Amino acid sequence: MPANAQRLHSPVDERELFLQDMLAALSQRPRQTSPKYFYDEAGSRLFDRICDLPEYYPTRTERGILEQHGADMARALGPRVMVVEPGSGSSNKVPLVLKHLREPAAYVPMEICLEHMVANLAPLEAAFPRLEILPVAADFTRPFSLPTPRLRARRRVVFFPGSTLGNFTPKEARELLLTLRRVVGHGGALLLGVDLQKPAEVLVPAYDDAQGVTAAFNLNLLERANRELGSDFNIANFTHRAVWNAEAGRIEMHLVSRCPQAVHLAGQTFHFATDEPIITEYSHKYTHVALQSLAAETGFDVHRTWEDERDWFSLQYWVA
Ligand code: AVI
Repeated sequence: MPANAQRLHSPVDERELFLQDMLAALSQRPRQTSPKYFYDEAGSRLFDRICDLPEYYPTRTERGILEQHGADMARALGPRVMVVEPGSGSSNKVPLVLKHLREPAAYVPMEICLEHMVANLAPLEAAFPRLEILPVAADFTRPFSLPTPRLRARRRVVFFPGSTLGNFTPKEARELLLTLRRVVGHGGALLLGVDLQKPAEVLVPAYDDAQGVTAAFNLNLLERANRELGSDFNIANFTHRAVWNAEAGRIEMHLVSRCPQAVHLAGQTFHFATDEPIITEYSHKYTHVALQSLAAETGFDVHRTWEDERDWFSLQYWVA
């Protein structure tokens, strides 16, 4: 672990939490797991492959907006900002803004998987040799504190691209935004990337691609549970499904039991009927109106937004 990296939660905690969350998830109806458990090393690699799939438009579309308007966004953020990126993954979007920022004070990537995060920081360090990078290994949905940069920051900015916000329930999204509002403080800001509503014919294939990468990503959750928790999910007995829930405005990913079966975890037995799902992810798609209200409810003002020409994805600049 690099000298300037901080690990806020110990790996032992993480395993215990995963176990407790899985037991709770399998005990409720409908069964529902948290999407944060997708991202072990194998899951993070599969997610990187999803981002390059022809059907998965969000990454490409957001990148296009950042490439086209990154300079404009950096002007809005101003000089000497400390940029915090929760769920930074491969940190491959932030350079599109960083390269236009005047004297950025520091970049703070945050990820649960320290190894994946640190392994991906080399290109950023090479591209921005004078930038202080302060990695934090933490689950940003739990309380966290930020490191102090060498340069005094004028303002804290949370960069939260990729429509990760969409993976939270509306209540969780509000709670997270309230936390981020506290983290940036008065006058701080949020640069948020969100996926917008569009026809189901575009949405469903984005979550059920022809090559089966998203299916592998979804099923990896069960493989991970077998590897780390000693459960005995028979992967071949579950199938990936993506559904558009129009009423709730979200894609749902499910793992559906192909047959009647029993699964064992930590001495407990869980019975599945044929077609019974485990809901593994929500991916909410927003409207401009819903985003305005969400900002107002969580203490932010929407100052600017940038979209692609199809209005499929939006970068939102919210000021606290
Ligand atoms: C990380 N998150 C925004 C992705 C999404 O689109 O909801 C996760 C994902 N799940 C399936 N494909 C991608």
